Amino acid sequence: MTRLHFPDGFLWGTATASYQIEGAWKEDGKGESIWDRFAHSEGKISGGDTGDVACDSYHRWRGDIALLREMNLGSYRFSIGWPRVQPEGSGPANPAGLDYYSRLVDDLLEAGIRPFPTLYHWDLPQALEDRGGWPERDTASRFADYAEIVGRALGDRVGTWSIFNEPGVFTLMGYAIGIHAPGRRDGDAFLRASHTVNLAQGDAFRALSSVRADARIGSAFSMTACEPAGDDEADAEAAERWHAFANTWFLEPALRGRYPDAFPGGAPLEAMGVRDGDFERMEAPLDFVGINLYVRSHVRHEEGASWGLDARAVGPPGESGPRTDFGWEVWPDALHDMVLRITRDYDTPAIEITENGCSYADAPGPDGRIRDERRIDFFRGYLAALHRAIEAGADVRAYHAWTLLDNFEWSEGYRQRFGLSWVDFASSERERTLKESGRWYAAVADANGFDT
Ligand code: IFM
Repeated sequence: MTRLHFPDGFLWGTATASYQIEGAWKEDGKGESIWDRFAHSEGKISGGDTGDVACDSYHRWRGDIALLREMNLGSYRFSIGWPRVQPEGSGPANPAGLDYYSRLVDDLLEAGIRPFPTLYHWDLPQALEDRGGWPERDTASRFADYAEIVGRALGDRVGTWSIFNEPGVFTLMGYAIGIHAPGRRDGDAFLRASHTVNLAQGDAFRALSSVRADARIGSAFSMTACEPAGDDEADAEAAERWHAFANTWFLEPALRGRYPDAFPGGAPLEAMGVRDGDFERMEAPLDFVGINLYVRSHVRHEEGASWGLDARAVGPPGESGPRTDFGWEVWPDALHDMVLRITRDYDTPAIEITENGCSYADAPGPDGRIRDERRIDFFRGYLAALHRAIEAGADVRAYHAWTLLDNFEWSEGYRQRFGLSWVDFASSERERTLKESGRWYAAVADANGFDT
C-alpha cells in the first residue's frame, strides 16, 4: 500500500453554481435569468425540469455549510447569481441579493472555510440577453460594473475569485449549438460572444483588482486532454488546434493578449468583432488557472468542420475507460496530462482544480445509505493522477469535487446526479444525505491524502 500525501496547505473543497442549487428564482427582487427563461420554455430540459426550487440552497445554505464541515473541507466554490445582484443586468444593486451572499460568506468564514465565489456561472440577466447578450460588446462593460459591485460588497472578506466558469462551454452551447440558454444556433453569434467574454474577463479582472489589490483572481476553464484519433500527422495537428480551441481560447488572451492557433487560417478577427486595442483589453495576469476537467478528447482532422475549424472531437477509441451514468469516459490520465500541459506551456502557474467529478445514479439502500462505490473509484483514480502531476512539478493548490449536492444538471435536469450528497427532490425539505463517497472524501480531506 502506498500513501499519497498532498502538499502542506493543499485545499480540499467542493463546487456548486447558483442556478443549479439555489432555487428562489423570483424571490427578494431577483430578476429573470436566461436559464429561468430557457427552462420555462417547452421542450428544452429533460422531464420539463426547472431550477425554480432546485436544492433550495437559497433557504438552506446553513445545512450546506454543515455538510462542508462534516466533510472537513477548507474551500467552497459557489457562484453569484448576477440577476440576484442586478435584476436587469445594469443599474443599482439589489441589497437583498447581495445580503444573501454576504451571509453565506460570513458563515463560511465562521466555519473556517474559504469562500471562493465565481462571478458568472451561466445565469445572464435576461434583460441583457434581450439587448443582444454575450455577442453584444456592451455586455463586457455591464459585466465589469457588476464585478465592481460584488467586489465592493464582499471584497473585504473574499480574497480569491473566479471570474468565469467554463467560458468555452456557455458560449458554444448557448450561442452555437443551442442546447443551453439562451438556445441560439448561430455560429457568428458564438464567435462574437467568445470575444466579448474575453474582453469582459480582462475588464472584470481590473474591476476586482481596483477594489482589492491583493485579491487572487482567476477563471475556471473547461479543459480536456486532446489526443489525435489516428496516427497521421493531420490528426496530430488537428489535436493541437482543438487544444487551442477547447482549452486555451479564453486563457491565452488573458495571459498573453492574443488568440491561440485554433483556426487553420488564424482567428476570424473580423467575424469576432475585434477592434484596435482589444488585445490589450483582454490581457489579465490571472493569479491562478482554474481547471475543470472531466474527460479526454480524440480529435480527427476534418476539412470544413464547424465554425471554420478543421478539427472535430470524436468518441474515444475501442480501448477506452469505463463510462459514468452520463456516458462520459473515466480516464484519470486526462487530468494528469492536462495539468502538466498547462504547467509546461504557461511557466508553472498556480493551478486550482475548480471542478472534477462524475454522475452516477446510486440511490439510498434499505438502510438509507448510498453506496456509490463507482464514484469513490472515480475520485481515487483522478486524485492519484493529480498527485503524479504534482510530483512531476505542477503547482496545484486546491481540488474541488463537483459537486456538493445532486443538483440541476442543465439540459439533463435532475436525472444526472453528480453530488457527494444525495438530495431528495421529492421532499419539500430537499433533504440531503451524505453518500459513501462523501464520507470517503471527508477522510481524504482530513488526512490530506489517501492510501492506494
Ligand atoms: O454541472 C456542470 C457544471 O455546471 C459545469 N461543469 C460541468 C458540470 C457537469 O456537467
